[in-house]
Amino acid sequence: MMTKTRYIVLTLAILISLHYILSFSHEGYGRATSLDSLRKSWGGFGSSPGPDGERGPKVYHEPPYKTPVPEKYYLTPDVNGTMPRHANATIVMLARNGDLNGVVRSLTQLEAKFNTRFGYPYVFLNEEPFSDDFKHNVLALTNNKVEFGLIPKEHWYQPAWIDEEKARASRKKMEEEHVIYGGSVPYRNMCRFNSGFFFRHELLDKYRYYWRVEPDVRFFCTLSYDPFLFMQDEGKKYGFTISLPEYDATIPTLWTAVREFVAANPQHVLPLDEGGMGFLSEDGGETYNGCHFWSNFEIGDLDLWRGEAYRAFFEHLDSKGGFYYERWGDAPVHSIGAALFARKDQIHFFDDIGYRHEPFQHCPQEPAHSREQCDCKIDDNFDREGWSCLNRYDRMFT
Ligand SMILES: Nc1nc2c(ncn2[C@@H]2O[C@H](COP(=O)(O)OP(=O)(O)O)[C@@H](O)[C@H]2O)c(=O)[nH]1
Ligand SMILES: [Mg+2]
Repeated sequence: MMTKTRYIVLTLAILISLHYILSFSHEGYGRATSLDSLRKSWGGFGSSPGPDGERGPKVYHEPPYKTPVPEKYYLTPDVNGTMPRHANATIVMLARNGDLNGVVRSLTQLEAKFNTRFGYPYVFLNEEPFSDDFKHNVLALTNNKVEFGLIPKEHWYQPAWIDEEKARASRKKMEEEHVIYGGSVPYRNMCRFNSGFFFRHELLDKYRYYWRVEPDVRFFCTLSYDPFLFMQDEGKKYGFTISLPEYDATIPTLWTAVREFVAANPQHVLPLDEGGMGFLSEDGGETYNGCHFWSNFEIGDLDLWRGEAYRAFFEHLDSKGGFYYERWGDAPVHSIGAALFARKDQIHFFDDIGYRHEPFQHCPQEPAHSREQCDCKIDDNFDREGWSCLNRYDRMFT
């Protein structure tokens, strides 16, 4: 008993010394972990339990994705082609009837590289009914279950309480300034839907995990392990492949709204160094660096979005009207949500999934490149470019 206590005291002493040495020798570390700076900027929270009731900081030596995915997730089907186990998961695609060609391209690859073997069901969503032609062409590509869903009007269209005059003026200004999709209302509907509503669609009610796929994306590599089982068994909540900064012009007041929410709802938010604030901010939450996970690819836990914390967060953001008065994207909104409500080690970088959505791609490096037979040029990889935010993710674990 005595020896055990002595070990604990010794370990604590070493950790505390290490913290102080790092605080003095690494300016960034000191700034990021200074309780004063965290409390000052975020209004006094910092020790509340996380959404899943866990408490206390973990110690990291390297980003979690540096540890290879355990062999137990590399599954082989039995003689009937059935996998020994599945997660409760679905592949989700939001699309218009006119997106059919791109849908076919994405789906053909996903089936060939992953889902013919793994057999996960699909859910397609649209604010208009899918045409027979769309359904026919999709069903021809897979033997897996496919469901086509209609999005309720109140989940999609610009709400009546939005001041249309103000919204129109903002669209005009953004269009003149050549902000991408700056003049588009449908794009704004889409961003708001993905931010706050897709996970409420009745076709998703029965599922826990989802993989978001878009038309016209590419998958370069075989995926021979089950990413859903990995998420489930390893307790991950959000997975990404590419991370980059958002255009400032689309989110002028987003961070102010986020800070308001945090100040008013400290009970919902993880302590900053347990969550992903190190990814989002250079100054302990004072300002937003624009970094976000590129949400055209997501593998996530629907319960992260369904939970009280994220719902309250979305309601707060929505009430500001920024989806229409500005052009808030679902990528920064999801990323900030994940960083506030999931522990940083529950946010996973799928380093071994080769993926392209124009104009960027993630090409896995060795040993994954050979093992998963990736057909991308190994040095054509977004993380080698200055724009990648992966270094902001990595630094949270070192
Ligand atoms: N049903 C529907 N889907 C849309 C609409 N606008 C965009 N999407 C889908 O939303 C996702 C993102 O749209 P996309 O045009 O790819 O935007 P980008 O990736 O930001 O350039 C894709 O899955 C699109 O198919 C729309 O008006 N209706
Ligand atoms: Mg797209």
